[in-house]
Amino acid sequence: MGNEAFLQTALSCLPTPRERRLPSRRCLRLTREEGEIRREEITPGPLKKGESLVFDFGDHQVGRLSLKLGFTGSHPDAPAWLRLQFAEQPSELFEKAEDYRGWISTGWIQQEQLHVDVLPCTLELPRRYAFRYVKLEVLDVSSKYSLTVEEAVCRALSSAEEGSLTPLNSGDPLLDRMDAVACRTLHNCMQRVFEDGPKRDRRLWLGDLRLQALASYESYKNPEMVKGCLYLFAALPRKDGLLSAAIFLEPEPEADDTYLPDYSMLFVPALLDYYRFSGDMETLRELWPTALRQLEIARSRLQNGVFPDCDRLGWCFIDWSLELNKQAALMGVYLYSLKAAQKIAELLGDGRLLELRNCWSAGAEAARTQFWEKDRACFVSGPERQVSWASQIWMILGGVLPDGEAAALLERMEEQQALGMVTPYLYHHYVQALLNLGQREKALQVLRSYWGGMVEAGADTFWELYNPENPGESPYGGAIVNSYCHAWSCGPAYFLRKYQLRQTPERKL
Ligand code: RAM
Repeated sequence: MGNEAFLQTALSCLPTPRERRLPSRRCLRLTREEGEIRREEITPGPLKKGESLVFDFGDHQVGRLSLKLGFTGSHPDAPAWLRLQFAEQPSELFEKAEDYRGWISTGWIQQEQLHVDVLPCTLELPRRYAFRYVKLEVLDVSSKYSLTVEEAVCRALSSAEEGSLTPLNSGDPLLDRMDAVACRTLHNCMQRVFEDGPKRDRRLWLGDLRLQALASYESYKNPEMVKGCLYLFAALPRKDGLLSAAIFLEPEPEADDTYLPDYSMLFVPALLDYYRFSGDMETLRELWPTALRQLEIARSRLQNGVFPDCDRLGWCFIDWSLELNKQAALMGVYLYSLKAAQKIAELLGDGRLLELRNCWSAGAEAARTQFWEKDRACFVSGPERQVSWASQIWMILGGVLPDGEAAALLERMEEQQALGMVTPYLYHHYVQALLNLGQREKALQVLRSYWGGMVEAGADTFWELYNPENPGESPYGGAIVNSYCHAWSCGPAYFLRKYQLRQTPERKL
């Protein structure tokens, strides 16, 4: 049951990515010794069987590859058999697809094997890839000729308006670099919709969209594209009005049959943020029933005032930690979304404002009674009474504690044995909680150490997952399918610009 008018509005707002032609900057030989990857610049020569080279496009790109191929020696008397590997990070070139034993499709691994029958030629690869490096390996030619590569070109795609971006110029090289990497991440995820990651899953996810939209308001400023994405979700609800967690665009727009209770509720703050940036009252009014419906459905699932333990609710996201109990955090998302709903009701003069206030008060009270543990002085979640950062962060964002207590709780957490955060998605909410509490210096410190850690590790774009304690971590059973340009990590562009976070000269953070 789709809403055709909403779908038409959505499609009319979505951009067509523009193409830019970028030749490879240089050729490299990459080697790995004791885990360290070494790069050596080389001048490409004719390639024989078993030889390879790596094209470096200088920065992370999303686009199609063309190779101008030729030969030396006799007329080719056998096809050139090639393997191409596309990598966002050099480490991907040292992993073998055959070794991946995880639970998501190996179809995401960006590699091809192909035969070229006629040389010279221009080889145009039909698929769009996300990469900075491309390794070309000659699996075979013949003893009578060698392969030459005269040109490697990326036809790069993005719908981000380059000219609309002003540099941060904070005066601090690390902050400037973090902002530039964050903007590049967003830039390359801005295709027809805000994709989660151009390598994987290449699709619009609701939770990711909200954070991308925030960063885009401060950087590329394209509210029309956000509007299109919000309408896409609203156009394709489940029968009962619940929004899907993700939307496929092709061959026809269709909702994914994955439903994440936290994501569907976050449609409400996403709509409010959009209104705040654009002032578009018509969209606010038109999408408000969809937003409100997410909270009605959530409310109907409450038992004893709170959500049952998440297993009974189906998958709920919050973070990519496989050990995380999400019951308390989900309650925080509900309360946070209820607060946004109250703001919208105020703006629209909706008579249900009082009811929304009452729902929030009852929910906050139930959360305090059922999740606050006096002895440990923090929130716990699930039957195992798990202590995690996720629970504290979302309870604070939900407004369950007065500011002073919330700030003290976050400080105490640093001393506690608590389940940590693994994605920039949850870290984003941590930084937001700190900023809501006026903890600007601490927020900057977290940005520096977490996102700065990725910069130090050589990130051109920010990653889907980064656990400083376990750099090779993957929720998918193998880092080869991890995405290294993941838009939910573009938070620094939002925080540094919106809150004007800068180093205070007298204090090194
Ligand atoms: C991952 C996606 C996306 C996220 C979902 C829940 O598979 O890459 O970023 O929103 O999980």
